[in-house]
Amino acid sequence: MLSRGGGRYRVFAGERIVEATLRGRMKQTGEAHVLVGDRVGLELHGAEAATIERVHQRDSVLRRRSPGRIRGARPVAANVDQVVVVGSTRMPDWNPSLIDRFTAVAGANQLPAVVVVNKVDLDSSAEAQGDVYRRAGYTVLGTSAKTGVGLADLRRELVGRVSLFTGPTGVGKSSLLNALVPGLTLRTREVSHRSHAGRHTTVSAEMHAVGDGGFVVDTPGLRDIGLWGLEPAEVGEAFPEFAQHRTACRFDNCRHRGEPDCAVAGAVERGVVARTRYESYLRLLEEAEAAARPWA
Ligand SMILES: Nc1nc2c(ncn2[C@@H]2O[C@H](COP(=O)(O)OP(=O)(O)O)[C@@H](O)[C@H]2O)c(=O)[nH]1
Ligand SMILES: [Mg+2]
Ligand SMILES: [Zn+2]
Repeated sequence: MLSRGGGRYRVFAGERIVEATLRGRMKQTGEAHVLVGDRVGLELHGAEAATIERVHQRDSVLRRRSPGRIRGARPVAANVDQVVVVGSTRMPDWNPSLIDRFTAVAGANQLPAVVVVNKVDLDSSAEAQGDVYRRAGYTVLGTSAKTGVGLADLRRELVGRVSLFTGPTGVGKSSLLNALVPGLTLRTREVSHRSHAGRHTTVSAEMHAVGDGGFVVDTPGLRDIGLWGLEPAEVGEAFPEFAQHRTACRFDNCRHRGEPDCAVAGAVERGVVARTRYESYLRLLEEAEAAARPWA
């Protein structure tokens, strides 16, 4: 299912996109929640009408924190295979702590991440911002939605998979998707939508076919996605470059924050693990610890 609105569901049916409604029985049994990315059983009624008969089993569900609630989480998309984390060289400047938050979201959901350094046309030297992520084990691409640099490489990463695009506002996610998906005209340069409470208002995800069996999911304002349920002990697992060191820590339950003989901290000292990544880890660890004590 690609997107929904007003009780109508746009479903990718190979050759074409079908507008479907939910079968009445599904509404009653509480299965009414069909997610973007769901594989569904469709019954076609002539050329125009179709109904969604059932939702096939999901491989995964990405959730975001519900506004105003700490524990609640709202499903955003099903069956996502990888996360594409987009940042930009300039306007806005590359922001390591935000990028690390998004890559950790991917890791926390057991999904691989591709890191995209967009707007290389504005500052080609800033493409080096990606080196930290390359060393950490991520696939990293430099792109320009404006000049087309790197778009062929990015398209190759999308073949045969469902990729969720995320990253800070204004870095060019919608522009990249418009450049990648023929006929797509997502609005660009959007200001972030915030309610007076200062939270993101609900904006639903949308999926688009990019050809070669690839799909992209555009989800504005997903900062909170996926990290809400992370146990403090799991934060380190969202940093893939810690993996080879973690096992050498003296304590099995080491949180890599001042414990004796911590191999992760040692790797940071030797410059094997980037200090910015380690600092991001410590920040996310603190957040996870705070969330684990809602009474505090
Ligand atoms: N110079 C340059 N500008 C870009 C590029 N990609 C996007 N932009 C501009 O950056 C602004 C924000 O882009 P948008 O796609 O809306 O970002 P989003 O918030 O991440 O979806 C727009 O004014 C785009 O025209 C790029 O590769 N190079
Ligand atoms: Mg956008
Ligand atoms: Zn440690």
